[in-house]
Amino acid sequence: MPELDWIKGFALKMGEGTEEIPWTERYLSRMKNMYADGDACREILEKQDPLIYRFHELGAPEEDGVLSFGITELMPGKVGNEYYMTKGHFHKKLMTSEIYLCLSGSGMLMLENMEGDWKVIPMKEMEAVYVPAGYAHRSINTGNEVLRMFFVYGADAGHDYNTIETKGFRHLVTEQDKETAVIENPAWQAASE
Ligand code: PAN
Ligand code: ZN
Repeated sequence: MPELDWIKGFALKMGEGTEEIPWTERYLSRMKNMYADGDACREILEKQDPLIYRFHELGAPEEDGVLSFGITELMPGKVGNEYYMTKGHFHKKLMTSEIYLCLSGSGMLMLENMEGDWKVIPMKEMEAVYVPAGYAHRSINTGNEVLRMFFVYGADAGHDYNTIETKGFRHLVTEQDKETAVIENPAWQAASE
């Protein structure tokens, strides 16, 4: 029988999280090369190192048949005109899917597969989004409050961060004239030449 300590995660309070479970925190300094506007990023980092997002690590055993679930809190803000976002990843076991449920706030979920098929899905309070197998996924906070999301996926899926860290997504979610605009990522095109 596996250790069941991680099942304390069942006590997650929807919409609040619980401080008993440690959060993994990602500060801007840990993802500075992921934003398109390098100068804007350096300017922020000269003054402070803001928390971009945090999520619960429940410690579920990475085994077939186990579900891992938790909560991500993505802060509001921008680097240049690009909204705060998660790093984003493919699952190492590529053909595994995931469900995100937006608990509060508003944003977008960026989906993109290895063949270049992509979609940006709006996230609104109490709406669920399905991440199909084979699609990298990144959440983006386009609102003014914390974007809080519940997620659940097969615990043996694994996380491939490297592909996105080196190539990026094909598109960026930015603010242009006070509107949210999805634009092509010039850095992705350069990297793929
Ligand atoms: C989520 C993400 C979480 C943090 O639990 O891991 O939102 O985003 P990054 O992993 O991209 O930093 C998930 O998709 N798990 O598979
Ligand atoms: Zn995932």
